Amino acid sequence: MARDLEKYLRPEVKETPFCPGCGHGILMGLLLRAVDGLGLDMMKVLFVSGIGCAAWIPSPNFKADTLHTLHGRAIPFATGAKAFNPELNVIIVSGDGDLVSIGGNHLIHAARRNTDITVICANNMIYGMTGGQLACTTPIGAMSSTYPDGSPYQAFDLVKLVSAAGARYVARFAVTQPLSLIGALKRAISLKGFTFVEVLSPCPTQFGRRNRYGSPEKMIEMLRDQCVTREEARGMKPEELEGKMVTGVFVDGGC
Ligand SMILES: Cc1ncc(C[n+]2csc(CCOP(=O)(O)OP(=O)(O)O)c2C)c(N)n1
Ligand code: SF4
Repeated sequence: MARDLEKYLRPEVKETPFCPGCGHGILMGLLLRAVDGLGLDMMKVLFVSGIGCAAWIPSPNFKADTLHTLHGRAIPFATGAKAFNPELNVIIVSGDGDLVSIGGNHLIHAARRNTDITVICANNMIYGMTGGQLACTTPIGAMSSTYPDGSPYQAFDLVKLVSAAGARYVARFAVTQPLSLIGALKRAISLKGFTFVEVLSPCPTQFGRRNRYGSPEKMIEMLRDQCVTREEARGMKPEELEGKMVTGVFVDGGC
């Protein structure tokens, strides 16, 4: 972690909980960079997470109030905290398995109600913490411990799901797009209403190894090649877009 961001970390935290090459550690640094850029008063910020590797991003690392809640239930806890103290800036950081597989119902209803919270979903397309089981975000054909021959199911497109549910702000960037990602995080945190940022975050241990991505570095390179911006995607044919991840800001309702 960059020295100037250390002030946002609890002093008792000495080491990263993440495997080498995990995107969650990169996201952790970029989120703090966004917090720093906004000049947020950490005494007025509450970070909420569920269960999973991604849930360790804010807790116990961040020197702010952090709520580490039940699996899939970060959004209801956050909603309750915001209702109790509307002055709080409530930011949820958790995994795709946590927020969308088990907690998907809360996600769509919070977006529908325009609850004034920011949800940051670290999407590594697998259940990392528990051994690489299939998630609702695992791409068709990708291998997991529960579907070793490849997923037969269509994956959720999170930005479409949350946009359709009525979110005020929706963006998707990869950890390989640090400047755009920091910009999206800053915008999402500063807007009122339900804001959502999907972050493509590689899991070399459970997804990468199983799907023969080679080294963590190779996985980062592949992620970089896979991402195309919305502007680039507009000029591409459907067959050229196959296997690509379209990134950008999808909804910006302003306010
Ligand atoms: C009610 C309940 N069901 C299942 C689990 C086991 N469990 C813990 S973390 C996890 C998956 C987390 O995946 P994700 O949110 O994608 O985070 P990642 O570890 O990939 O970052 C599961 C199934 C649990 N803790 N509680
Ligand atoms: S298992 Fe995957 S998601 Fe969890 S820390 Fe390791 S690389 Fe990251």
